[in-house]
Amino acid sequence: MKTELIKGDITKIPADAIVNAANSSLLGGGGVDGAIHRAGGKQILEECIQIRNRQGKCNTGEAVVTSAGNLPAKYVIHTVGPVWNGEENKCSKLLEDCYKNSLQLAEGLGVKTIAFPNVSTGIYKFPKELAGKIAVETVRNFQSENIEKVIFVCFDDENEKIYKKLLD
Ligand code: AR6
Repeated sequence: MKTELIKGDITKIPADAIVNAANSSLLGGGGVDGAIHRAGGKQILEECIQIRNRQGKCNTGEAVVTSAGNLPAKYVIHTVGPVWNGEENKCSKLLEDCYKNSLQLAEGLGVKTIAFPNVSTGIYKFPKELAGKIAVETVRNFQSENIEKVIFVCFDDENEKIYKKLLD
C-alpha cells in the first residue's frame, strides 16, 4: 500500500472510503465527526441510527460503515478512538485497533483508497506524536489485497509536521 499525506479537510477527499473519528453513540459530535455529518447530509446519520438499533453502541477501537451521503467518498467508516487517560499501553492498543478494524472493513468492501484523520488527537487528547507513530506503523503492517493507497489527512500544522517526519 502506498501512503500519502494531505493537509486539509477530509470531507473534500475523493477516496473510496474516508474514516470518521466518531464517538460510541454514533450520533455525531464536534471536530471531524461534526464536519463529516454536516457535509455528508442526513443520510449518514440515518444509517448510523440503523446500526445502533441493530447492534447498540460502537465500542472503542471498533469500526462500522455507512454510505457517504453527499460526500465525494463512497463510504464513511466510523471508528471510535480512545479518550487519552494517561494509560499508554491500553490507549495505544485501542488506537491500533481503530486503524486495523477500519482497514479490515475497507478491505472487505473492496476499497482501493482510504483516507484517515488523526483519530483521537483532537477532543480525545491523545498525544499527537504517539498517535501518529501508531497510525503509520499499523498501516505499514497491514497486509492488503485490495487497498492501494492510504491517505493521512492532517488538519492542524502540528500533525502535518509529525506525519511528514514519519512518512519520510
Ligand atoms: N478534516 C480532517 N481532520 C479534521 C477535521 C476535518 N474536517 N476537523 C478536525 N480534524 P477530533 P477525536 C482533526 O476532535 O479527538 C467528536 O465530538 C483534528 O485536528 O475530531 O477522535 C466525536 O463525536 C484532529 O487532529 O476527534 C467524539 O466525541 C483530528 O481530526 C470526539 O470528537 C481528530 O480530532 C472524538 O475526538
